[in-house]
Amino acid sequence: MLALNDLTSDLAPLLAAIEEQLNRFTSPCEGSPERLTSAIRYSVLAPGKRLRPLLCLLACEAVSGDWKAALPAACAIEFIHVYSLIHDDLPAMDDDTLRRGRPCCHIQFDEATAILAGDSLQMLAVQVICQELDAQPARESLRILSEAAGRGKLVGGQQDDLAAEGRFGPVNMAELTPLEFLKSIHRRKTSALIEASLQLGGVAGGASLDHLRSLSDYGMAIGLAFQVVDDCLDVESTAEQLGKKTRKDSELGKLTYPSLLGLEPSRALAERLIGEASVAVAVFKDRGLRLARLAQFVVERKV
Ligand code: GRG
Repeated sequence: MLALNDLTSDLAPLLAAIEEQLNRFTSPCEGSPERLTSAIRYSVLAPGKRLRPLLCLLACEAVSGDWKAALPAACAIEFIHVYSLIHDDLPAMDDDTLRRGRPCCHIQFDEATAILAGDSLQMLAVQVICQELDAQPARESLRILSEAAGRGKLVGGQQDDLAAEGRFGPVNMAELTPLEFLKSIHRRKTSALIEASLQLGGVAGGASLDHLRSLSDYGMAIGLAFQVVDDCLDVESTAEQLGKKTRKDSELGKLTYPSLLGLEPSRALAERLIGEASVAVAVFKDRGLRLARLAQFVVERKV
């Protein structure tokens, strides 16, 4: 499933370092029951793409020439991402059975354990940052992470995404067009964490304000492109290829880019956004090349 590694084999050392640290930070600890630790490790160490941690490391590399200082923040953002996947799959939310090619956490274990594993991962993200970073970057990183994962971004986007299915009665789009509403959901639900990954990497590398802004521009563009492609893959692929259920969006009558724009125009939009992302990181010259290549992966990915 590590298609990123196939695309750019020079990312192998970064992916290996991410796996090693994810393994280390989720190892058994005093007070954590074995079932809870197992559920956490089952979900975190499952074969995900590690897109967000990679973006974090490559942002650090773009601003400082080295990626290692960003490893704790890279793990923290993956912990928040995995918590959101575990909770999203629960019966009360998306009610899924398959994630990363395996039974979802609540299927493999049970609902209560899945909720608690997600809760633990949120706090593990905070703990790793407090434990591994100096006071000033830790404070800045916690600000970025808590904002991106909070009610105005990730959680609020999820609430509106569920609302868009009509679960809480008539949909209130706050005078937005369906396309604007869709963009607003995805900016919060998907792009915010992707942008935060880049910001965290920038902070770890000691980025200037200008450089943080360039990383944000890149993050916003690929975050949106990632979601557009996600919607396209849901239509184009099989569950075996994606490792999760497909066609769910259309079954639920959800707003998606292909349903609003059509498949080809959605693909063209993703290409345009990737072009914008590459322009945003041109400021880093050679140090930003791997970010530009990763942006290309976002549109070319098959999983
Ligand atoms: C429960 C607060 C809360 C939020 C859930 C993660 C999420 C928000 C929803 C999942 C549904 C979805 C399709 C989201 C959009 C794109 C996305 C986040 C896909 C999963 O990310 P990948 O493809 O996953 O990077 P891997 O497994 O490779 O890490």
